[in-house]
Amino acid sequence: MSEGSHLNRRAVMKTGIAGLAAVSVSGCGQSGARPLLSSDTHPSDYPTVEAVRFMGRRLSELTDGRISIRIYAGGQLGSERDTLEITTFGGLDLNRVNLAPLNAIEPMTLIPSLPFLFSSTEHMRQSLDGAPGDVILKSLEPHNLIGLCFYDSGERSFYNTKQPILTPDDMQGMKIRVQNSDLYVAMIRALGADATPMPLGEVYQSLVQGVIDGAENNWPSYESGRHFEAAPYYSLTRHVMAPEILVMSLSRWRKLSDADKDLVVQAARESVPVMRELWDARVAGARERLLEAGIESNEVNDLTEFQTLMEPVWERFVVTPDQQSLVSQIQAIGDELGTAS
Ligand code: GTR
Repeated sequence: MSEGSHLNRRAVMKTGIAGLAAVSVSGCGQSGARPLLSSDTHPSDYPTVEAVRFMGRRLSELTDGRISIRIYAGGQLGSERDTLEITTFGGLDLNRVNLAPLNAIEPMTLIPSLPFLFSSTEHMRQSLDGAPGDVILKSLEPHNLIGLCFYDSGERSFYNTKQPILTPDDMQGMKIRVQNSDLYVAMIRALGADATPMPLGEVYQSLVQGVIDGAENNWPSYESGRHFEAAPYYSLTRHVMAPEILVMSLSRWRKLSDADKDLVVQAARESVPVMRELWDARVAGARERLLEAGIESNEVNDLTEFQTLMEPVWERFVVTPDQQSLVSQIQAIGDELGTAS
């Protein structure tokens, strides 16, 4: 397995990265088949990239080198929305994205993105490891994607250039960057702020230039994008715990034998606990480094007002019986965990 070098983005949009790779890739697997090409918006040392790297190693082992993975990290192939589009038409084999850019493609992916749905990391993990997770992974096939596994993305909280946020009042009129998802736009508007959708790669510059006042993300992304340098107020609203997802293009999937499909799924599943361990360490490390660097983090002791304002957002986005059933299943898992503890 090898890392991808820099590629011309326009060329990628035109032919698909698989098309480019077919002519340019050297160092193929033993059989001469080209590696699976995978995209990630995060830098090479981020836990999502490390997890797919682990998966690639495992897959090579399991297939005696016939199938490997080549990763293009650091958003070099474009935004999550653009690379997802390329993946759906088969121009890219694998893509590790957040659920947000899938919200517009498949309504079931909205559910784990709902604000304040999960009450703990354990609740989120059990839901995604169980039946609700399977339903979401399977819901992608009609959109030419195979959902392979979920990775953790922790808790998203707000950060901004101006002041600590303790109540929604503190956010009135602030320009907050969101991912490309109507759910996130609605969430910000319901809180009284202004939503500005933009790709992750543009956030740092926009904060520095004052195009936006803030954004929302987990500790590791707040650190790795250097957003903290411009926006030092990190307020722990923990409003969303939407996971990351690894998807494969349906067209590439269909070219695999049944036995190889099983091995791809096996390697993906095996990468989940590896990712979780790396993730937990990364969250703790990022938090410590950021506090040392002098950012100002504050707890939000009373989230009731934030939660009340999210009720119409839930009503707007949870509409079909299938979505409602998924919400109930996830809530039941939370109730069970609550009674057990
Ligand atoms: C990160 C996530 C990325 C991307 C990013 C963003 O937490 O890992 O996939 O969704 O947030 O805000 O764009």
